Amino acid sequence: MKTIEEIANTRFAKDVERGLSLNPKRISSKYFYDKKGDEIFQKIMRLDDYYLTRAEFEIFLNHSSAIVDSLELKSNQIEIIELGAGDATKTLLLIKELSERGLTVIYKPIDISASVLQTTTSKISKHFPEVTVEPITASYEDALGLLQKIPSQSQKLFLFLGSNLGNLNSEEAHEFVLGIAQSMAKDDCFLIGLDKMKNPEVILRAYNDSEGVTSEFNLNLLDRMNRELGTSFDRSLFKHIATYDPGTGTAKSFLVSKKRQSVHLPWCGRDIILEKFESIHTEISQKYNEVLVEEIFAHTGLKRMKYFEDSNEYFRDYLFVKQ
Ligand code: AVJ
Repeated sequence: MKTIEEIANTRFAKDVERGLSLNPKRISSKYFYDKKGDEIFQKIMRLDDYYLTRAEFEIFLNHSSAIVDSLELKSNQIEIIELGAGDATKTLLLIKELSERGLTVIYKPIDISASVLQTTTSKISKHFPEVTVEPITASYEDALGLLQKIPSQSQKLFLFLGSNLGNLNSEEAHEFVLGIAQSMAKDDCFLIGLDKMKNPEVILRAYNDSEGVTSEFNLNLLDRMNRELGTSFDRSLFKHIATYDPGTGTAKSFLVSKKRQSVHLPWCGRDIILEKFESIHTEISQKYNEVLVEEIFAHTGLKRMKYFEDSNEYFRDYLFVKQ
């Protein structure tokens, strides 16, 4: 356990204090992913209601060969850099295709979780001993800085799957894509998985599943603050609420206070009041259409080549090439 001074100096404590002082209140979804949060997210990915992971897996299962063809590889060597690699289940299908074609593959998975990376690295090495795996433990933000420093002669494929971009608003998303584009050399490729706008009921079910796992995921943020910051949030006094605006394509998650309550933040000595039905905004999960994709990738120097879609037409992986 950290001392109160150590807690006060963490990014987490500073972000929580600031976020709970705003109106409306908010805390970044990046704080969902502690050990418990990682476990709950693994469960989410297997839910019937959470279609995203299955849809993108189907794309890789059916179109890995077409994806590799579209890369228009200039040599027999390729370097894959994956942001937020996680368990790399989908990437494994792509690596299989590349490897079967006799190409030399260097795989650099980047993830915030060292333990997840360890598992992923052993899994790849076991299935494909011929592939060089160089894991990098870092957050997305730090990863972008690191990417500039990775020297390489071979053509690169950047991967950002799972509609992870959706956690950023469109301005942040544009900045993020710009950062990736700046780390790319001419002919390098970028494959990005984006969830589509679709029947709002399908989307709402994905973020408010019938088994209550997404609610657990959201409420774990309160437990995490209690564990790491010494707060005493009572999770039974909050309700998980998911919304979707079919006009903008923005899904949002909130923790709504069931009654007027006060929460003490020990590291700064402040008491935060939550009125009855006041919310803490915890996540955005943006859904995309062509117009939005064009907007985000405009003026990045990336040229859109192709997209690959699942049979339900729920999800797309877009391929871009640096010019
Ligand atoms: C990992 C950001 C893609 O927004 O769909 C799943 C996280 N949140 N259920 C998403 C999440 C609630 C997920 N991403």
